[in-house]
Amino acid sequence: MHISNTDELNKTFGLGGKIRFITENKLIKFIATSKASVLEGYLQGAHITSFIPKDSSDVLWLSPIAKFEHGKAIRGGIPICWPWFGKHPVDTSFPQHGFARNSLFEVAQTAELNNGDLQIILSMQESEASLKLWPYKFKLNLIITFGASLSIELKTENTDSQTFTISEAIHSYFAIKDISTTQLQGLENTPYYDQLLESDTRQANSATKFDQEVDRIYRAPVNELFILREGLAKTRIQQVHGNTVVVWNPWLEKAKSMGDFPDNGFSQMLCIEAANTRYGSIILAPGEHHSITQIITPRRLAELGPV
Ligand code: TA6
Repeated sequence: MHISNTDELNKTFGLGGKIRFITENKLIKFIATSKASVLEGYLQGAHITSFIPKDSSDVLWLSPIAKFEHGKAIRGGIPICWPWFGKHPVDTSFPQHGFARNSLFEVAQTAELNNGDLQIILSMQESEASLKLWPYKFKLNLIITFGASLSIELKTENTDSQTFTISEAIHSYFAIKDISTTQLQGLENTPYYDQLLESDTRQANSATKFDQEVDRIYRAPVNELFILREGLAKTRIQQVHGNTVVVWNPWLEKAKSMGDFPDNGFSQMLCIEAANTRYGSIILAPGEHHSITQIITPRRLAELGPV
């Protein structure tokens, strides 16, 4: 059911005001208030832009000069990379990271769960525009479940008569205080492809530290990551059915080259992405489906003490 009128959306999916749909920056935005947090996002790209636990600060980083335009990915928050991650495998003139983050999703369902968490399911399927880029029929659902933590499930269904292959990422931008005192724990000794050096290497037996541009595809099918600030575990990040973790910080020169990214913004953000990249793309036969999920648990409720 494609409703683009915010009054209709509020009547049909507003859960008695717990979720409000408004028009902001000429896009349809949702503001959802659970007992433990507030989540914001846009139907454009099914793009979550803010997740603020009660009495805390935003877990996600959103560029203060992000552009909000139909058909253009918003810089920051949680862009969805699908049905390919990175450059198109054949035609590099196609949009980087696929077309889902540039596409309009519709609200399929909203619900308040027994534990007080809220759930929003946003959905898209093939269109004339998508078929020009990727000749398959599909259904793509983003299942957002949040309260004290935030779970983002990206579910692909093959509704075509042909088998297709996807790569994908839940491309989360995390807000941090200072990249120079931030560490990422959980990828020790893990092999990774360095996108900058275009070579395979391996993480040392220590937490990942940041003092320059980083763009790495870690082969880490099972992991539990912690963002550490001055040794204190701040946020736990888990993933399900993602065989790689992408870690990216553009640093200063790359930040300067992006018109929607402030030059010094790199010091307050870190991308940690649940992904299935070329190191294990997903093949779906007609009728099959697959989900990749990222679960973000801020410190307060993860009982994460000093590490
Ligand atoms: O996830 C890392 C990455 O692939 C980097 O190479 C960089 O391109 C980043 O994604 C952002 O891509 P975007 O197309 O959003 O500017």
